[in-house]
Amino acid sequence: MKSLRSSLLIAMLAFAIGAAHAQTAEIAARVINEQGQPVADAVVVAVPADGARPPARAAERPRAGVVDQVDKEFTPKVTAILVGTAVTFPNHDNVRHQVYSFSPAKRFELPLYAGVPAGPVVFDKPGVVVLGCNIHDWMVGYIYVSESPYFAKTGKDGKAILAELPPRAYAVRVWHPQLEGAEETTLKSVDASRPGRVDAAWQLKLKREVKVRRAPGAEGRGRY
Ligand SMILES: [Cu+2]
Repeated sequence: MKSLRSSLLIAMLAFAIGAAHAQTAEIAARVINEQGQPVADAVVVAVPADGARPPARAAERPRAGVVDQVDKEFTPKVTAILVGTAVTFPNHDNVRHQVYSFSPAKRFELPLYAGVPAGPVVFDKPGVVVLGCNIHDWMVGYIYVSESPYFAKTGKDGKAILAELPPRAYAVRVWHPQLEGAEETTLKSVDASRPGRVDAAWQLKLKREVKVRRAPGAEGRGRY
């Protein structure tokens, strides 16, 4: 009797989970450049068009992020987080780094450190935060701080999935470090008001990436 009850409970639970899943929408975003090649590291952000606040569950995205320093580069180069997220900057190199940002969304400077710095940095304002290192001029990284919990970053295939969206219409925009022009110019309304997947595509005009040359000897294990 007990096993019957528990299997009934499991069946009901499975149905409830299935129903909840079926009620969500998904935006499958694809980003290409002017040459039609996939664009990696683009951040796709969806904001409910009616201004509805996301349900509490969506706002429960992990509030911890990590930007590593490996071989004197920020890894990943682009990190997308929800506003309010605390980010740590572990250093995996055998040299010290001094991470800073002058961006209005978050000005900070970590002391010169090796390993993991004392405290994480909380990104409390939406916007783009450009990271630099005082020791290594070529090190550049980006933290995109999203005001909406619905965001994703494109992979090498230029694709990103914004999953488990409450079905509704969204204003969707795309940001990329080399984006030519303002982020707002990429704005698109995407009707995801019915459960299931909706495709959306962007063709971005990108600026050429300006790279600071690595210091001589920096490719090896020089003590810079
Ligand atoms: Cu450095």
